[in-house]
Amino acid sequence: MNQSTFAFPQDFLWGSATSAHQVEGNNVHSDWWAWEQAGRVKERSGLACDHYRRFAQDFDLAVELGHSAHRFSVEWARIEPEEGRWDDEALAHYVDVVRALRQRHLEPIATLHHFTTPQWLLEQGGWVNPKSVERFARYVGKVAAALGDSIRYWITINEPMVYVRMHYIQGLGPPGARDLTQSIQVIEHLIRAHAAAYPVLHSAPHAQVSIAHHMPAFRPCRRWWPWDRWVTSLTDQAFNWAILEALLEGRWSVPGLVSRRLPEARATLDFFGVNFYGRQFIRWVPKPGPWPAESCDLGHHPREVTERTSLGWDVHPESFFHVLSRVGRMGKPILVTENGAYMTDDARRWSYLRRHLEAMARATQAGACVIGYCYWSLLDNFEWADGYTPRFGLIEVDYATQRRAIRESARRYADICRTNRITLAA
Ligand code: IFM
Repeated sequence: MNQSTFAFPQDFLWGSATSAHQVEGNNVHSDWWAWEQAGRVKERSGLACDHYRRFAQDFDLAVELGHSAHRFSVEWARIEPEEGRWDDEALAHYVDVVRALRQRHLEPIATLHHFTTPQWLLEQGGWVNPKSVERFARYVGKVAAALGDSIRYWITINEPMVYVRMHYIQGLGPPGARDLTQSIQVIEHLIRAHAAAYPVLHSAPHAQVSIAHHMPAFRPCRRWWPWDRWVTSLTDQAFNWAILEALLEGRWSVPGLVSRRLPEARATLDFFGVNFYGRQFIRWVPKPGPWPAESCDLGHHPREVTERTSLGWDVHPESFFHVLSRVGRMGKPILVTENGAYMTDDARRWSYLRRHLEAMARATQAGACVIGYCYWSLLDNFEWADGYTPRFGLIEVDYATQRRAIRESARRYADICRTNRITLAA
């Protein structure tokens, strides 16, 4: 087979991602903690990976693996455990985290909201409450004052559309709602919160700001069924594109559902943070519910799904190429803020990772300006409603002893990080 070597651009950022609640442990003032204590999930996060205390050793491992960047999240519920009470020690902790990254030449990529919200805000209605916008901006101001000089890449909100789907449509996270009206309010407030944070973060001249946008390739379960095709294109617009249009053009629109001018959100993306996992197959459901579509369950996966992760998710690197190419045509740099898989067999994890890196290389060859890649995740971690069963980590964590073990896939990924090159089949 003919092969060629593709060299990624100089200064390409290679690394991995984590989020506070999933790795730090004891995030006691967050809504997710309260949700877990109330028995709403099968497993509680507890000490997680104890990363709050072990971050320096974990960053040493990232260096050993050839990384040059690390995406992490700052936990709002730690910084502001009660409304208006700011915890200086928690802020100082994140100053230490960023210093530890810089000392190791790991470019910090900081996320400000990754699925968890302070419990006090949830008690005030959470993101349904319009005051959430100003509360978020105030928190961002505190973080920017402490960290702004040392952070270039900011992610305001992680996966806003997944957040809304999981917490306000499917009821799988706090507040456990299943309500389309609330979902629309929450999306608007997340857009406004991002817009309010944008100038605050830009008080540091070098700041580059985005969201981490989960962009599945949506496909109809039954291609021959017009209602499935219709609901797929509606979901694609609502989930993937409407929010990007709002943050680029200041107009948020989903046909038949919402059309709103949000001028303050115009031109508030400096780059695109893209999270990609695979295709999602959906079908129209006639029963009343918050959204007229649902995922096909495993029994209904169409024939074109030939490969799945150990969570049953579709594996389709070609769709990663298409998503990157399409976003690339929108004219801004792309930072891949997440991509990864839970595979019980680590060789399959490496196969997934290698083929997605190849797809990214091809998208770059075809003109997309991709500036970095963060594998999800550095460590095995707490996977929300799925608890500790799924293991996405480059590094295996023994939760009983907190022992870390580097997986073979991580070593292979390290070769690509170090050489900045990948071999492509012609
Ligand atoms: O673990 C999550 C993360 O919190 C957000 N993006 C997807 C990951 C895997 O499900």
